[in-house]
Amino acid sequence: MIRDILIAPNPKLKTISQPVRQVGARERRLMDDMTETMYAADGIGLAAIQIGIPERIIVMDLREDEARKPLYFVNPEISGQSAKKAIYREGCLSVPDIFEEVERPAACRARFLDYDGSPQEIECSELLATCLQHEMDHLNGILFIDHLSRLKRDMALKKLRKAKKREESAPERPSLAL
Ligand code: GNR
Ligand code: NI
Repeated sequence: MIRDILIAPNPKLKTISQPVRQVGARERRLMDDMTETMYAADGIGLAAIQIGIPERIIVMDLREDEARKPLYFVNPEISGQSAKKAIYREGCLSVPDIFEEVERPAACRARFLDYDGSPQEIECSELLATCLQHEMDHLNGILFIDHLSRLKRDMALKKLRKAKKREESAPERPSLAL
């Protein structure tokens, strides 16, 4: 099921998500909804809090080819980060139409549980490292705009509030198919 994605400055996005106690049928259903929502929104990653569920679950698919290869991360923990940094122009499904450069460790290692609840470890670099760190920030209530200078963040928030106002005064209505 495709779920609605929360848009900043929705205060729920600041929630610190809770660890998952066990990976069962309910959690797998949630992960399925998350991948469906991510693909429908054309994103490369999604954290559960972005659909309003404060649990430490992430799905990702960098979409390097046609075939869908979703990655699932439950209770991820960073177990190592490179001193070397990398800069990527980031976007976020919860921060629509805003793209800014963010500096993060260029590579990282993480431990997590997979779709079956089995413990795994992954070493990431490049876009995978950036995306995983962006998603793990969501689990701690942090958005990529929180990494920007105060000026750039305020400009982004102003743009978001403006877009919300525009939406409220002229809401999109489903057109009648006659
Ligand atoms: O779809 C997404 N693209 C993206 C591009 C650069 C850095 C991070 C991302 S993640 C984002 C999807 C999203 O908002 N995940 O939380
Ligand atoms: Ni995001």
